[in-house]
Amino acid sequence: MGVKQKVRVGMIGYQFMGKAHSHAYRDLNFYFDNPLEAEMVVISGRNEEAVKEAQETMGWQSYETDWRKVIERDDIDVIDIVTPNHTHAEIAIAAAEAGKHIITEKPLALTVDEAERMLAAVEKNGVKHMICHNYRFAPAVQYAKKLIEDGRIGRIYHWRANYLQDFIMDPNFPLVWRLKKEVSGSGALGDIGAHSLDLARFLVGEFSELTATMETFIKERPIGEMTGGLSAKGDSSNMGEVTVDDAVTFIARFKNGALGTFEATRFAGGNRNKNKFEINGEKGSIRWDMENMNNLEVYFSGDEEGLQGFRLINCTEEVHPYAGAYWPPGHIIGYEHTFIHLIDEFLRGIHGNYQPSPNFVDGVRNQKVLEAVEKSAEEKRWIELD
Ligand code: SOE
Repeated sequence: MGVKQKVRVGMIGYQFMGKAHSHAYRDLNFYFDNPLEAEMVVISGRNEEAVKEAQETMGWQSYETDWRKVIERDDIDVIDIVTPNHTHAEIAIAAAEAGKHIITEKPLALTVDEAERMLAAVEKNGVKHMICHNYRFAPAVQYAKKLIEDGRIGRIYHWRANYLQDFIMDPNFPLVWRLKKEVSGSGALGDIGAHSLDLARFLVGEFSELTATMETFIKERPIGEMTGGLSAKGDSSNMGEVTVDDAVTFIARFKNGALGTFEATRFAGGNRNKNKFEINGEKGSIRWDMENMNNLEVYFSGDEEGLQGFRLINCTEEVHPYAGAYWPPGHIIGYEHTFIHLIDEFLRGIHGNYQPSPNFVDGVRNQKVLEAVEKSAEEKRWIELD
């Protein structure tokens, strides 16, 4: 592999997604022959004790407590944004103006207006940009894309997605940033529904119109904060109002004539991270479920009579995107690897001077769908997408 050219990364934020991205930078060149190697130069967070601990455990060279200082540094090429959603726009626009390439967590922003300003900033400054819809990068999802592009499923009739979680079902789960509209933009919709609609755009195509309904089952919770992963602590003597949705369902039409149904909820008891979809086309069907992420279920209507049915493909072979870089067939990979694949694509884009995807263009389109869902639920009517 030889000595690689370095790309110097500054990460803003350090919690759950900070860990996922840090791991990806560390492991990328162990598995993939990417022309670039990430140098983990600086990580930033406001809580000095916590960011120092993150710096040491995740392997960053230094830390800062003010993100602006990271952006001002000349020895940084990439800004990686893993902070709560309300900060994405300000950080990304400042980073673009400083000429840094940018990778940011989803959803891109709080509003379409913010998202469009972010896109304008990266385009004006000619930097590469990416949004972390990591599920696109599961080998089975990439293989589903290939089957669709090869025409194996034919015309798509149906997209059916559920993204089900249950981590906030306890009414005493605290009122953390993920449950405050001014910080997160929306609840289950933007946090997990955003992944489903991004997968739908990736695999089926663009939306044409939709109609939605949303609900907040628990309206007040103890004020609190995240403590890492999806854990939190709160103060039950101090209650505050939940200002985002706990659950959303919507139906949609795509521009190519397919119909879509979507459900995103954090109140589906027993479902920890069940991100799944099914596609039905004229020649076959495809099913995927993140909790068994290496598997793809595929049905071809052209199969011999008597042998028809869903076949279970373990997407761990050389022919399956990304899988060949790891282990022999059947030796599975996990959630963290989807981030490695995404970062692999990001660094290849920087090195090869092409725009990787999904990027801020996808971020803006996704944001328009998120906004349309909220508008439809509020106004109780169908909303057209441009
Ligand atoms: C919490 O719902 C969460 O961590 C999301 O924020 C991620 O985007 C999703 O991939 C897993 O669940």
